[in-house]
Amino acid sequence: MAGFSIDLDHCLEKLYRGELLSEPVIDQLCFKLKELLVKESNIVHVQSPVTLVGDIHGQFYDLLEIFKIGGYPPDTNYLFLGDYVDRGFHSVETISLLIVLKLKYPQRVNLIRGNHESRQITTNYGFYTECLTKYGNQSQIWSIFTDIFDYLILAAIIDSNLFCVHGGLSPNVQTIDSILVIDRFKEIPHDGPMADLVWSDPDLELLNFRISSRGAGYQFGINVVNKFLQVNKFESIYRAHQLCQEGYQVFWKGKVNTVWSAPNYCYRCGNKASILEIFDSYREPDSFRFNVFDASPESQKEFLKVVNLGEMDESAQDDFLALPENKIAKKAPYVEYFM
Ligand SMILES: [Mn+2]
Repeated sequence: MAGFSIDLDHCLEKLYRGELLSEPVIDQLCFKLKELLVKESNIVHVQSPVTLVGDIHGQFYDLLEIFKIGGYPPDTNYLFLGDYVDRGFHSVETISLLIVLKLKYPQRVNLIRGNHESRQITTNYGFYTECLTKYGNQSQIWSIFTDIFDYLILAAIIDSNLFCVHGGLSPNVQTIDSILVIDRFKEIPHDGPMADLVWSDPDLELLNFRISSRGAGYQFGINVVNKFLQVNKFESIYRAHQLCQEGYQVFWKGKVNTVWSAPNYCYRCGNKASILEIFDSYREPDSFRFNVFDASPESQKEFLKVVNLGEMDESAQDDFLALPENKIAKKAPYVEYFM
């Protein structure tokens, strides 16, 4: 390839405005990002202060809200915990922005792989269709993006003390070394340590491991957590992957913590979201803060499109959209299953 000729600042301006980049530009950005990520270890070491972001799932306007609340890179260091795409309407904008931010500020932005950063999952949960809708049927853009997913890191360690991963622990991962030896440059396998890291969940009622009802990964209990923390000399585990009504969940007095960053998930769950601001890696009362937030006004509008518009004729849609926000039911009653 000829020399890298992309103006990252110009890309950032466009993306912050919610505009798409052209396919050739995305192609070049991804080529460049591969060169950067292939040099990163499976586990990246990060220093505090750093802000952790959980699942985003294509809720681009809520990602912009995160930067408004938590500060823009590079003024704030970010560690993203995965699940950037699928479900929401703006997976392309979301992953494009994160790619450019990683290229522009490689030391200050880190991207961990989630279970949705996968060819198989994105084929079924929205990202594939969104790529075709936005770039056309002949487009290779989905392949370009999903090739990048194979290069994302699997975990991060903050100040040698906090372990960060998308899903959780694995019976095949007792030490950090067993993560370092994984060949990560591939599609997420159906089982094994790499699958477990992106798929597993903590379970308060368990002591050890149990096969997960998700169909991949494990549920893990307190004994597993204690052993992992002790053997590797960590204080706690931070992960995402599970919807939390309050935006976060603390397990076992903070030994495991979930950060969830998609408010009103799928534009209908009515949940809060959070980012976790870590000022100092030791769990003193004022060394960290779950910064809780609600859906951005733009996301609320998209929610309105989802709830009822499919069933309305056009004039009814106009009337519906004209209603003041406070007159519209904000919560969907029931959501069947979350991946
Ligand atoms: Mn997930």
